Formats: sequence, C-alpha cells, structure tokens
Amino acid sequence: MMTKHLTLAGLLAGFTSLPAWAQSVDPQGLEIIGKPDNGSMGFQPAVTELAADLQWLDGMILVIITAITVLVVALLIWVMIRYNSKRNPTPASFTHHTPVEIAWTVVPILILVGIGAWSLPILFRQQEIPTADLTIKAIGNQWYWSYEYVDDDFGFDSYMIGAPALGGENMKTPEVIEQLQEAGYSEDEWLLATDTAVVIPVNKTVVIQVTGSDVIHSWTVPAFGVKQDAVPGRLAELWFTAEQEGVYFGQCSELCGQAHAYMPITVKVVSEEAYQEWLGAAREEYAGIPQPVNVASAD
Ligand SMILES: [Cu+2]
Repeated sequence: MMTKHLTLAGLLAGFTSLPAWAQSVDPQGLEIIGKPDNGSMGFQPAVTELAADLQWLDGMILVIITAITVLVVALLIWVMIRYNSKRNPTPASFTHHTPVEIAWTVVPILILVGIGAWSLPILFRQQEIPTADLTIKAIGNQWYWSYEYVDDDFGFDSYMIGAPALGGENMKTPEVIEQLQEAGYSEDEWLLATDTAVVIPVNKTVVIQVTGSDVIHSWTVPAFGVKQDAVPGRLAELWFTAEQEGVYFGQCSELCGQAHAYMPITVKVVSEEAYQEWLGAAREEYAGIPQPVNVASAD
C-alpha cells in the first residue's frame, strides 16, 4: 500500500511539472457554482438568461397552481361542511347550471392561454440558435462525452474521474479521492468531476452541437438552463451565454445503459485571457484528435 502511494505521488508530481498541461486553467481559482447542494431545494444558481427565464417561469406557475390548489381544497371543505347530510337533509336535485359550466370552462382556458403567453417565448428563445462566438460539438458515447472545438480542429474525450473506463470501480476509493483533489475538486464532486473539462469564455455565445455515437444520451448543465438529447445520426443544437466565471456540472440525462450514472459533464467558464491561454495549450495537446472528416475537400 505504501509503495503504491509513493508511486502515485511520484506520478502526480510528474504531471504537475509538465509545462503546458492543457487543463492548466487553475480549477482552484474558479469557484464551483453549478452543482447540487445537499439538503437544498430549488434550482442551481442561474448564470444564463435562459436559466433565469425558466426559473422565473417555474416560480410564476408555482403561484398559479398553488392558488388553484388552495381554491379547490377550500371549495371541498366548504361543501363538506355546508352541504353534508346533517346540515342539508333535503339536497337540491338539479343537474345542470349553465353559468357555472361556462365559467369552469372559460377560466381554465384563460389560465392556460396566460401561461402559454409567457412560456412559449421562453421556449422559442431556447430553440432559436443565435450566431455563435464559439461552437463545440458534444458527442455522447457509452459512457463518456467527446468534445470537438470545431472552429479550432481539435477535440478530446472527457471521462468521469474514477470512471470504469479509466480503471476505476465506480467507488470513491482513496485513489479516486486523491485524483479529485489533484484536479482541484473535493471529495464532494465525485460523480460530477471529469478528467478534462469543456472550457469556454465568459459572456460569449456558445453553441453546442449535440449528437450520439451509439445510443441516445442527453447533454445538460442545470445552471445554464440547457438540456438536449444526443441522438445518433442527428445533430441538435443548444446555446447559452454564461455570465459568471466558475465550474459547472451536469450529468447525462437520458438513460443510456449500465454506466449512465458515470458520464458527467464539467464546464469551466473562464475569462477571455484564460480562455486564449487554455486554447493555445489545448491546440498543442489535442491537435488532430479526433480527426475531423472534411467532406468538402475529400474529392
Ligand atoms: Cu446516459
């Protein structure tokens, strides 16, 4: 055990002394914002307009459904007290009441139209893809994500730290905890942190093209308010503009097989300078992997 630790320590020391390590965006310097919080309720902090919009919509609808529930419960209680057989021994025998029937048809229609008037523009906003400052292709695989920076001709795979594909056992072993800490994460971020992160600049419009290589996966980051199925043979798009630097986590959100729970998503939102620095190192580190097929120049 001792020997193993010593070897690992030596290995890690070797890694940290590499000059242009592509993941050199210091994770310690970035606040971890987008992650689930034990015992909390509600959403993760919204760092895009899309997320803020849909969280507002959720709150608004919560008010409406609470009002409806309270009204229905109050009516039930009133009927039970006022019209029970003791207090109302000879009940009325009519079966229709046209004004009431019109009211309980028209009022729900108005409520639904009201909700639609607020929710449809938010939905359309998500679906109308703006011009991108940065385009990244996210490919779901069993069981990891691959990313291609299509403007820069490089890509990389992103595995959960301690994933089976990396020789892990899906257990939070001391080795995995050490790997997490080495990458700048805490024990808490097990099942969320990946060995390589998607790095993007703050306040830039990012378009993610989402597809799958084998079965359907789903790419999501709750703090960005985005989620998109990764369907093999189709290229779907989502967009967001992250307004706060930090680390954001997501998880594959379409049941895709045995290790579905072990293919998380890590996104680092960094300053423009840090992004350019990372980009320079990443171009060298990942150049040509995976090779994009240029169909236009193939003939
Ligand atoms: Cu999955």
